[in-house]
Amino acid sequence: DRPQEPVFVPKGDKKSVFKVPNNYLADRYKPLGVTLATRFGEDAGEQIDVKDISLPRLGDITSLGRHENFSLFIPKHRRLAGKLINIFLGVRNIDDLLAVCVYARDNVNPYMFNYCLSVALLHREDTKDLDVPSIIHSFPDKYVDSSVFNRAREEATIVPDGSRAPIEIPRDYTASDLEEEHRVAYFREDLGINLHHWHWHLVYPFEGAREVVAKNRRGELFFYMHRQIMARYNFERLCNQLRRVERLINLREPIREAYFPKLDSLVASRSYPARVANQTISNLNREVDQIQQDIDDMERWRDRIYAAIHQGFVQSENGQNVTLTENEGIDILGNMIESSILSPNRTFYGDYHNMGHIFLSYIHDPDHRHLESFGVIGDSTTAMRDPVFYRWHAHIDDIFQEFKSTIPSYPIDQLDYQGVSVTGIEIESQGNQRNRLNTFWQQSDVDLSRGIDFQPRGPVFIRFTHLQHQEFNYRITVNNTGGTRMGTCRIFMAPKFDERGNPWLFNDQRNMFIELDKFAVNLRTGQNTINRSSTQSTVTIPFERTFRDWDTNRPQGGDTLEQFNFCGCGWPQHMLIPKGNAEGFQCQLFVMISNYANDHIEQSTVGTCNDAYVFCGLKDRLYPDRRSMGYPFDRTPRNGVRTLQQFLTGNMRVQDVVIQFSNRTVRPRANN
Ligand code: CUO
Repeated sequence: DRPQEPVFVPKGDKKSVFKVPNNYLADRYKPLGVTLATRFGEDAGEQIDVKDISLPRLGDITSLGRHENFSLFIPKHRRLAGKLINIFLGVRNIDDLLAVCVYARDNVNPYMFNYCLSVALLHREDTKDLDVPSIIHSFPDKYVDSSVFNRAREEATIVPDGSRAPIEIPRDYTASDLEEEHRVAYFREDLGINLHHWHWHLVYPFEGAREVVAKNRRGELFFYMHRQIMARYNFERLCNQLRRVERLINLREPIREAYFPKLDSLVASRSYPARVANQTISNLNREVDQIQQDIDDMERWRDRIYAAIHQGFVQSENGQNVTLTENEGIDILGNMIESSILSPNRTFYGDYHNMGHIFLSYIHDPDHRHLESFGVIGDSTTAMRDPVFYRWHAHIDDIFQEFKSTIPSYPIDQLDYQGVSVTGIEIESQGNQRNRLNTFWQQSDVDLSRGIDFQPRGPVFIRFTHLQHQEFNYRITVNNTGGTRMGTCRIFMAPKFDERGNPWLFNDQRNMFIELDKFAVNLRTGQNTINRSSTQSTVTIPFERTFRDWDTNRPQGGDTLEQFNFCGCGWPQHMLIPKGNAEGFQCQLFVMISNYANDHIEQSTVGTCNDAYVFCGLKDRLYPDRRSMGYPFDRTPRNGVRTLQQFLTGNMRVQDVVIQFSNRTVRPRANN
């Protein structure tokens, strides 16, 4: 077993150890109790007594081995995780929780433990002051090239703390340029993007106690967050002269895209399986995971989902018809297609999206004859690395689009804000032409020492290279002929031309718009100027939050510990702007000021993490924008609208902008 750090580390330089009642130890450690305490306790600053409680029965939770991989998509794993979460949520107080955690940590699968504890800390009233390490620090093996770990150990063993050099991960390590799809690997394999996706699914689990799952508009947010991932990926593809992603609609067709992840699970001591080109999924029969599922089942679920969309209602478990209304229909469908326990009828509509992940992740070993585990797409921690993730989600998104095309278009009065007109938009950044965004490569360092075991301890950094853009400001001028009032400023951007260089039909372009920011504005009578920095975006979280080290870089200022997990959710700031290209990629920036009175939700947002609510919502609050997510681009346009220009009402405006990529690499910033 790799001895990890204790679960909670109090402030201060010195680490703490737990003094654990002997009966907590796994059988083979019991005779070693005292010795273990000395071994790990030598340089401890503090000993924490763990209360001797009557231990919960873990039952079949331990049937998932300590050295197996764990994925929420696998029904058996989520069932076990649900049980463990309930144990963590059910204990009466912090002391008991700590005791149960210490006991469970040594007995259950480490990935499952980390996940369940994170969910419990997020949802228990009395754990608001506790903090869990970001998953990149506990399980770096899920995020970085496996070859790093031996090099890190070597560095750590030979070089003393203080003079260790960061270990560089090359930008191109999973494939070469012979593989076209590799052009967008910088997006798929981005640490921040993958961490965001993991955090999102942590905050919005699809199974578990009802009070944990039933968050406001979670089904709709599942749709919208993934919809935006698709829009962003397609945007990057166009920047790199690739076509938009092709939907995976025929499940029986060979899958062209190959993927070799080059990740090793340190816990499972196994490499993540790869997929060669042109593999085809098969019926699944894996006793070990308690999965027996046919492609036929998937096809039946899919047909029933489409039928429900076209009928305009779904059939609930007790045989009632539930109408898919204009505004709430999408939320029901989100839960039904994903699916979550909020699905109106899991027996009939199945578990379509989740099961798709599973079929794809077992393409190499559908009946477990080779004793292989799932591929990267089988776990939300790693899924976004694989090109097939986007093919699957393009299909899932298309089902949602099918629904959106059945509901009425927005009439002009649901778009316009009488008397408010956007008169100008400008993008400004230091030393640059107006309306020009600059992108480049940036290197950053992350400490891995939490997640790997070596002596002597101390930080070991990896240095990775990611996309970055120069900070910029929006300067938006708005004319208001009415009295003082408020508006919601909505900023989106899309490529100006399609992959053949032709202007878009609006109905296609609207799906390419990526959301950049959304915020409330006060409007005086007459001319108003709105100045807004790119770093204020409510889509993103700052770099430091994405990669924050757990105890060397504790949250500061208004950012309290309780919000760590929730606040870890958010698109990474460094990926706000797509790469563009060296020639200058032409885009259209769209700004709309909608009527705040129709958008706004009356609620207090004090004390919540509200800087990335667009994809992640607000903790314990309603989603703060009353409009359908994706508004005003979520519905097909009204009759006669064929171009973006024709779609615009007075409160909207479009500005041409260019994204200029320069192929230079900026060294790590000082705070690392
Ligand atoms: Cu996020 Cu398919 O839902 O990965």
